[in-house]
Parts: sequence; C-alpha cells; structure tokens
Amino acid sequence: SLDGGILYPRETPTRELKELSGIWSFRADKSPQRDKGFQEQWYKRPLSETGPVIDMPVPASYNDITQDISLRDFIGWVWYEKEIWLPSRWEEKTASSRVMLRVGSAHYFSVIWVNGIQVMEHEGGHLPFETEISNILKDSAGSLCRITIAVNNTLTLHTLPPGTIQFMEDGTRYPKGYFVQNIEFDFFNYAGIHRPVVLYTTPGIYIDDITVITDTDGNTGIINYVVSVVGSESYSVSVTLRDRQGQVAAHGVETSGHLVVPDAKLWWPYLMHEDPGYLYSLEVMILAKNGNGSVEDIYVLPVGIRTVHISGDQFLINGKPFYFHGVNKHEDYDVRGKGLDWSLIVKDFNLLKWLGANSFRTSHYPYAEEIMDLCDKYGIVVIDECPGVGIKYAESFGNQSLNHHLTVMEELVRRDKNRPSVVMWSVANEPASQLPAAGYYFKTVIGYTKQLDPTRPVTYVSNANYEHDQGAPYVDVICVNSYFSWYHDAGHLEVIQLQLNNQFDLWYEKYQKPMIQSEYGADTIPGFHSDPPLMFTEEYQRIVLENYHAVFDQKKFVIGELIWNFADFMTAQSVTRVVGNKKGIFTRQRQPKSSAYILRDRYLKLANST
Ligand code: GCB
Repeated sequence: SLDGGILYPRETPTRELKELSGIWSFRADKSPQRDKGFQEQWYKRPLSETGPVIDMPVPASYNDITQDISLRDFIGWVWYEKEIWLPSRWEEKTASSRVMLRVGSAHYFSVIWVNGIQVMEHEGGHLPFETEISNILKDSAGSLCRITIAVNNTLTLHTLPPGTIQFMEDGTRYPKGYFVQNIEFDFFNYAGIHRPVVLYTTPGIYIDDITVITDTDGNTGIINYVVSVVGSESYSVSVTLRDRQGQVAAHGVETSGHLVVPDAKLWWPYLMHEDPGYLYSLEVMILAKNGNGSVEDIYVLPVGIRTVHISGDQFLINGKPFYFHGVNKHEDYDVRGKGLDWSLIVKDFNLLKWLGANSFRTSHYPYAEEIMDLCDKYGIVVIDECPGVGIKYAESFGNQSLNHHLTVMEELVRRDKNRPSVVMWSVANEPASQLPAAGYYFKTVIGYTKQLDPTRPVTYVSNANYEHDQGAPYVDVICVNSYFSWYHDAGHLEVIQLQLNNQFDLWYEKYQKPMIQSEYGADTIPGFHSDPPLMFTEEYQRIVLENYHAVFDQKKFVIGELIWNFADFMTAQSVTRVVGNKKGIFTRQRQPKSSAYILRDRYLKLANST
C-alpha cells in the first residue's frame, strides 16, 4: 500500500510553493523503438544538446499544440524539460527541511530526473505524485536545477484505462512500422503533463497527512480527525477549527480525536440550501515540545461537515433525500486538450450553476484537484470515478490489472477522502461486467474501496444486461447507461419510454437498490433542425431528453439523472464521430444547444421541489 499522504500543496507560514507552469522544452522520441531517449540518456544533459526541441506549454496536452499530425497521434515517450533557479533561502533550508517535487498528473507513465538523477516513476494518468528532492538540490546548490520528465502514453491491457497497439504487417497495404491503437473508451487519449508541476517546501518535522470524517448529532457537528506527523517523536499538536469569519469553532490538542461543533453550519449541496458549500478551515499546527513551543509546521485543510447515508431507496445527505440532477463531464477543450485551464474551470462552474445542476460524475477518470476544490466550495456533489473505463477484454480482469486497479483506488481515496463534495466512488464505467471474471474482480475492487473508506457508498456504471451483470450484487447504488432511440432503434423516439420503464423495473426487481441513470443522450450538431425530429438535430436531442424525464419522474427508486454530456468533446476518429462526440448540451466552446434550456427548466424545478 501507499507510503504516506498526498496533501494538496498549499502555502502556509511554514510552506512555500513555486509553480513551474509555462513553457518547457519538448521532444517526442520518434525513433522506431521509441527508446532513443533512454539509449542516449537525454536526461543527463540539457535536452537541447541531444537534438532539436520545441516549446511546449505545461499544463497542456501536447497533441493539439502544433500542426504536426504525427505529434497529434503520437504514441510513445515524449520528453519535457525545464531549468529553474531555486531561491537561495531554499538551499539554506534543505539542511533542516524538505523540497518536494509534485506533478498534478501526467498521462500515462512518467519518469522524472532532477539534474540527471532519476527521482521517481509513476504509473497512471490522472492522479498526483510527488517525491522529495532535497538531497539532490543540496549537491548542486547555487546552480540551475534541471527537471526532466519523460511521459509515455502507451496503453496496454493492464493499464487503466486499457488499450492495445496493433502492428500491421501486410506490406501491400501498410507502410513499414504502421500500427493502430485500439481503445474501448470514447474520448481522445490526450497525453502530456496535464496538471501543474510544483515545487514546495515543508519543514523537516511536517504534517504528512490529515484524515477527517464528519458526523452530526442534531445541530452538533462532529469532526473525527487523524493527523500524521513525520520527522520527530517529540512534538505537540494544535488543531483549530475556524468558521468562515475566522472565529474558533472547536479546538483539539491530540494527533487524533474528535472536535465537537455546537450549532454547526453544515455543508449542503448547491440549491438545497441558501448557503451551500459551507467550509470551515482546520488549522493543524505542529509545535516543538522542548524549549519555547515554536511552530514547526502549519497546514490548513478546508472541511465541510456533512453525512452521507443510503436508507432504503434514498440517498441521504445530512439526513435529507438527495436527488442527483446533474451532468457527466470531461476535461476537454480546444488546443489545450486535457490540460488544466482556469478560465475553462470557472466558466464550467458558471454554466453548471446556470443550468441548476447540483452534481456531476467525473467521467471517466479523476479530475484535477483544482476542480474538486471548487466543488467543495460551491456545493457541487461529485461521484468520483477512477480511470476504470473500457475494461472489455478478459485479460483486463486478471490479477495484474486487478492489483493496479486497487493501487489506483488507494491513490484516489488518499487524494479525495477529505472532500465533502465527494459522496460516492465509482470504480469503473461500462466494463464487460457480464464476463464470469467480473464477479470476483468487482467484489474485490469494491470491497477494498470500502475498506479504504467505510463512509462512502461505492458503485460502478453498467451497461450490461441486468440478468448477466456480475458486479451489481456488490454496489450500493445501481448506475446504468442507456441510449434508447440512438444506438438501438435509431430514430424511434417512441420506444424510449417503454424500454426505459423496462430497464428500471427489471434492475430494481432483481436488486432492490436505488438507481441512477448515469448516462443518456443523443448526438446533436448545433444548428441542425428538423420537424418532425430526425437524429442529429437539436429537436431530436430535446425530445430524447423529454421522454427520459417522463420516466424518471415515475420511479421513486430513481435517485438521479446525469445527462451525457455536459459539452461536446474530442474522441478518436471514427465514422460515428463528427470531429468528436456531439452529445453535449453545450458545444465544445460552451455555447448552449436548445436542449440546455430544457434541462435548465427541469433542474431549476427539481431544485425547488426538494
Ligand atoms: C457511453 C460511454 C461514454 C460515451 C457514450 C457515447 O456509454 O460511457 O464514454 O461517450 O456512451 O456517446 O457513446
């Protein structure tokens, strides 16, 4: 299991932060075996000395930055490099404190060197990783510090998500070395350094992790907390909970315990309360035990007090039934691909609020911590999905894949465990859950996730037949995707209600668990119109939505609906994708299609009726 915590790097009086966003040097290793960079040890010298480099923004996917199709579709190792000066006070500090190098995410497999020395490797494209680099910096004090990051986006049957590369050997049809990448998930496999790379410092005696689990008792809030401290056996702890005004709401002096907050302001979802997303701050201080009790380390964690329970067919937040009326999203936009972009992030939250959405699922991988922070702050409820998407082949249900999946769940829970917005984990999307091996696989992944976090329900999203799905016995909520009148019975809007009624009733009869329609929708080219409605027109999308809604409203055990998708997004090229998936209710540039207004009316009404 994982070594230590991965607190989001925040500046405090004892911690400094240096963002390395901006232009990095970049080269794709286009050698036939994609291994020249390792053969020639490109990390040993400045990248520009071993070949041509281009400028590459970080964070961003590299795919759409240039006019070069071979870079857009590149598979293999790409090399990034940045040279930076460290503040000299950091160099002085390294004697007694730590300098950490942290990557928010890089897709998919990364190797990192500092001044030519390898400092870490990480597998997985959507979660942060970090390591201490103080020792290396000590040896090169006063000189430029060179950070080299090699990233490989190759997917195999054992990566999450899985994929395969197939080499075409028929010389009469394919040029030498031609290959195709097969993926069973429906979004472009953007690659590169997608989230910020930062350097930050902590003292030598430092807060390594904090875990909070909140509860309520009438009007009283309870915060069960555990602080883990590394670097000393002898220290004392001060834990102060402050409200939004900065007033002390509770105080503790143990490394673990519970804080009692009389008349607590609870964390409520958006539109369920006039003041949603209420966050306290938990100020954790480590004090030297000997001498003057000086402050060793401070970390401040936002904390929302709320509870999540499932009772019968209801999903309860703070004891009140919660209905998910929201969206599925992607991290996806023009030019930057999956790279973190503040303007886009804030725009999307403004659109979510305009829409009256109270929730989203992080389809189909964990989103940036910067996005999750705003969910906490605004009260947007999250179904936090891991990158278990496109698990379709028997081989991907074997032990190697299973073990990696467990590690990914550890990384995800470790990162997001303290977030009030996260109310449920999703361990996969549309796996081949009818395969015999899927039973043991999901029993294990779900059981392990519950062991990591006993406080939140766990699900995965199924599109298997209710009779044959092997994982459903282990989930708390049944999430199903369906595309009636689209992938089946194309053009036949009149089948939707009949088939959807059936879908819900059959699943519910078998499992008696609350259900969420975790996807439904229709591709729509903005500006295409037709009456009577035909596929791909704005009218058709609207009528698909209305038919689904009519059925949702009749099912008491349906606890949520998430449209596919919030916005159009890029996919691999195929005959069914017109420059990407067009099921957005907003275009990729975030302009509304007419369905957005239908959904807005509905969501605002739903908000008022609960
Ligand atoms: C699905 C997938 C999603 C696709 C969507 C579609 O069921 O979960 O990733 O994009 O259908 O539009 O086909």
